[in-house]
Amino acid sequence: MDSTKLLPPVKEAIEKFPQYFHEDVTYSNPLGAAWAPGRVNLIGEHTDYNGGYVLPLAVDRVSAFAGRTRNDQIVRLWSTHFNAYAQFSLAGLPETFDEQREPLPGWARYVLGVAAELARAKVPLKGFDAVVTGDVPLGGGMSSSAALEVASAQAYALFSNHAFTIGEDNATLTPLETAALCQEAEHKASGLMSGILDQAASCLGQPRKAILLDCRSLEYRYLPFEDPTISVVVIDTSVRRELASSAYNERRKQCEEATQKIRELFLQDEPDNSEAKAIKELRDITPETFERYKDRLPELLQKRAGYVIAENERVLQVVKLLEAGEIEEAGKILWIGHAGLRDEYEVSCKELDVLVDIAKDVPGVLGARMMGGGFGGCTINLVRSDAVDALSQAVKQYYPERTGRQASIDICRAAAGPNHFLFDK
Ligand code: GAF
Repeated sequence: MDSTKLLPPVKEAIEKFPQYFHEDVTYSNPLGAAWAPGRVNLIGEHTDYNGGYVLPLAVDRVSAFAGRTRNDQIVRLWSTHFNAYAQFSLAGLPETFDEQREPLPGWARYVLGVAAELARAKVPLKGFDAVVTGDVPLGGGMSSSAALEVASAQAYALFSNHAFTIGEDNATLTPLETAALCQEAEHKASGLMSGILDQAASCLGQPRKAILLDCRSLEYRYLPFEDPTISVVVIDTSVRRELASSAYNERRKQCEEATQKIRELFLQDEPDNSEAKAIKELRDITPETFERYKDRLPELLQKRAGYVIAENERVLQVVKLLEAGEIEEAGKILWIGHAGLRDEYEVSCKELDVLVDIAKDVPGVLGARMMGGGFGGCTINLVRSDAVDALSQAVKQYYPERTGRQASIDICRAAAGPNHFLFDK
């Protein structure tokens, strides 16, 4: 790879390294950089931890590290975003992970969490100094934490001088093993009991491709996503909610309760029914079975399960429509998905709803919905490329007057997964 073609956050990290790390350390390799992308999700929200389908694209926004390997077990990091140093030791991991996490800032806990999972997987780790940068909006629903985790895994591989590798062929860890390990790090470092959507999207990204992933079997296939007349527009509400992760974990529990309840009711009716016996997650409940039992569920569980079961079907519908070139019809399904997230799953917020409403009135917007965990963050909009300016104008005009906030608008392209670069000297 040619260093002039590196992405802006990677270049920034490389340029800043000598500024923040001086010659008080003996380094054992030349300067290197490692990075991983954030993602958007076309459809399939809150389906991943229910064993369902998702349809993300990795995007051209990354989390990046640039640094050098040390001769000891210390990791020192400088975050350009937080303007802060953090330091920890790799000695004794994974057992020491819990004790060590407390004094570290949140962003560094993800980096340590990934080291703990790599240590659990018995790969050799080395200390390093690095500058951490990125342009995935933090906490904005585009998986900034997964990008940081996957970039961390990539950085550990690079700074171990490739004592272990990540990749498809003969590598120590496959992309999906890496995703699973990063998901585990997310659970332990942040307490968010996320599914695998974000980490898998980051690990599997390819330019001009969407990824259809079955979150149970972890089988996936790529769909071409390269029509230049269609743009993926991400609009950030600027809302961030601290309590979003407890609400997320609560939704997850409600899904488990609904699954359990439907299974019980089904088995009471038909003790030998193999479909009933096989129910383990909401993914296993067909729309027909749900229709049959939904009225016997408490109202809250009925809404939660109803949303997930329908959303899973929506992913497959969107895939069919995209494959048939029917992008307008696919877009319509995004509006329906948003209504479900707002009214049944109840993870939207006023600002997300306002953005979706504004988009609805702009000709050329084919579909829009909130994206990610919810309670803030951003919307994803499928837009005819010649209508992007009109959408941007409408958001600038109406969003501040209806919410008292400013929104930022970005066009994203499907991009490659994690990668690294090593200077010759
Ligand atoms: C967050 C989680 F991290 C993902 O696993 C997924 O559940 C998503 O919310 C909702 O689809 O990004």
